[in-house]
Amino acid sequence: MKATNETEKIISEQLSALNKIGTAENLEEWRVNTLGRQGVITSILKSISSLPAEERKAAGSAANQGKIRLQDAFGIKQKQLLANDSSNSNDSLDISLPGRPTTGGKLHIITQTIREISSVFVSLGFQIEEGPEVEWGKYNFDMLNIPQDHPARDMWDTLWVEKDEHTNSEPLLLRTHTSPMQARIMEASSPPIRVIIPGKCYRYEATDATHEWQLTQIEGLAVDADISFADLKGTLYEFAKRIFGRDRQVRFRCDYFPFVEPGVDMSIDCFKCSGKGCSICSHTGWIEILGAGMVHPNVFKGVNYDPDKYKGFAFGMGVERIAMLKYEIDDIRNFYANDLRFLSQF
Ligand code: FA5
Repeated sequence: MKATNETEKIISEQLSALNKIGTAENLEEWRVNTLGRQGVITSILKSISSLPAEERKAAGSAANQGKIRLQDAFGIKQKQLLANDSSNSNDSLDISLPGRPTTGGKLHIITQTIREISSVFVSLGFQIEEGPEVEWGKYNFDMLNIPQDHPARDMWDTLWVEKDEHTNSEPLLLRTHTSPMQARIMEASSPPIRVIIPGKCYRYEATDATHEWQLTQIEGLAVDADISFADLKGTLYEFAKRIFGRDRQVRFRCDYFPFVEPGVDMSIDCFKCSGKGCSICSHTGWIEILGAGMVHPNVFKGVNYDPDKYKGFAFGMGVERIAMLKYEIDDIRNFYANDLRFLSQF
């Protein structure tokens, strides 16, 4: 019993010494002397083996419980000292120090380009509309003069949405271009129409430097009583000159799209080789940015417009291709690789 009383006396002496401590250095010194490997608790535990057998159990239990009380008290004291320390450091806050710089977010380069192109068309009198990315085959193909089993469907490799067996609905797909919005807009309104439709499109296509499976297009549609091919060319020339500058070369060529007649594509001279031919422009010197043409009479008939009364032009441009040409980016895959070293440049 003598040893147990002695242990309790030592524990309460250590506790009262701990209570008086006011600095982190003194606390560490106390910890080493009390709980450390050479400390008082260790020597009490070591001395138990030399006690008479009948005293050992009680002495061991008193030493272990005392150790736990000292460890708990040490933890509380440590927290108190830390709290005092941080409230003191607030007093010494130096408000004249320069702030830490924060990195602001910014719009993705493709969003910036959509806005830039849109503002050109808005200034030419066009309105902006949006449409669904998951589309019915009816709008993506049929209403655009591309009936079932028409070979022109192969022009756009399509990603189909899995059919819901319960609803037995028409097949859905991820729109391959923004052109379905031509039919949707004409169905819902009457001429005059001047509208652009920016949005994402999807194609089941292998990627390379100028092709992505997810791309952004801006569709354009103008319908009125007296619209001609000259209006189409004038509008697209003006767009190209304002986006790329007056010195860039623009080329129109005949092209086939089932929903326009005649159809054209428009290209800009390659930024990399200035038209001489390189791997980016497939050695042609030109990079195609859009397809366009005069709205086909069959498309007008599908939306109950009289093709003898109304004429119209339409175009669909690739926004990534335009950003590539404008900012001299040599691989389209950079846009969606989420590499901040690339994205933060714009
Ligand atoms: C079309 O998508 C037509 N809907 C365009 C159109 C609209 C023609 C209205 C006539 C009237 P095309 O598949 O050629 O056409 O694509 C149009 C533009 O989208 C291309 O000129 C190109 O700039 C861009 N584009 C096409 N495929 C890709 C792709 N895989 N990756 C990136 N851009 C693409």
